Amino acid sequence: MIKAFLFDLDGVIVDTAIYHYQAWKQMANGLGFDISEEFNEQLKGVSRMDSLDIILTHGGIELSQEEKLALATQKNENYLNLVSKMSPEDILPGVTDFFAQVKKENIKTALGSVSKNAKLILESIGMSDDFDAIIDGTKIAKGKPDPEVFLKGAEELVVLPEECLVFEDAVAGVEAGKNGGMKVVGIGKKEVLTQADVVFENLVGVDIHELLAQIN
Ligand code: B16
Ligand code: MG
Repeated sequence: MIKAFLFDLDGVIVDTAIYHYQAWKQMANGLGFDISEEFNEQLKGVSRMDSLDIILTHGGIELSQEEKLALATQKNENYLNLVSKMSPEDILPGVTDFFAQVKKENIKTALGSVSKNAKLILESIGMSDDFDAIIDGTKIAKGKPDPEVFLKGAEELVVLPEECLVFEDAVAGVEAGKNGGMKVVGIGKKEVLTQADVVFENLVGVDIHELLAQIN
């Protein structure tokens, strides 16, 4: 029986993926190459330093650890500048209604994001109090598709992995849920999130009772 919902942040609750993309693109352009939106798909749910490695490999650039840290810091500053203007208006469609249902049904909730900026973003959109547990990039050693972020969420909520339903928009994130032995709701395109148990374009009109009947 499903007792808890574990939510990814970027792409499920709020659309910060576009800002990550813009900040990485700016960095790549500064190094003399470009990254496409299609290329950006593989960075979703992947940690900051792992994303940087993927981008540098794509650009055929080798750098020292020190240079990489400087680039990652600069990218994060640009990213924070872009997200600093976020407000509750940036919450993705359907999320607020869905959380009202979650509360009514007494389902436990955790955030499972590899972002080190997750708490700051939750504060900006006024959703810090909507989660019983918050697992973010400061609490984990391995990024998605490793299941660590979701397993820690289950642990903090004192539920078993098989009692959790993960909500994810990234290929790596869907894999992370599956690797943790959990059922996964994909948010996005069916053709992309092929491993998810069920896929919705977004949370608009998603009914918890119907969803749970579909999952079980
Ligand atoms: P930061 P999620 C992930 O968040 C993003 O999808 C990914 O693009 C980003 O690189 C990663 O967080 C790290 O973020 O640089 O803010 O620590 O999808 O797991 O909520
Ligand atoms: Mg995401």
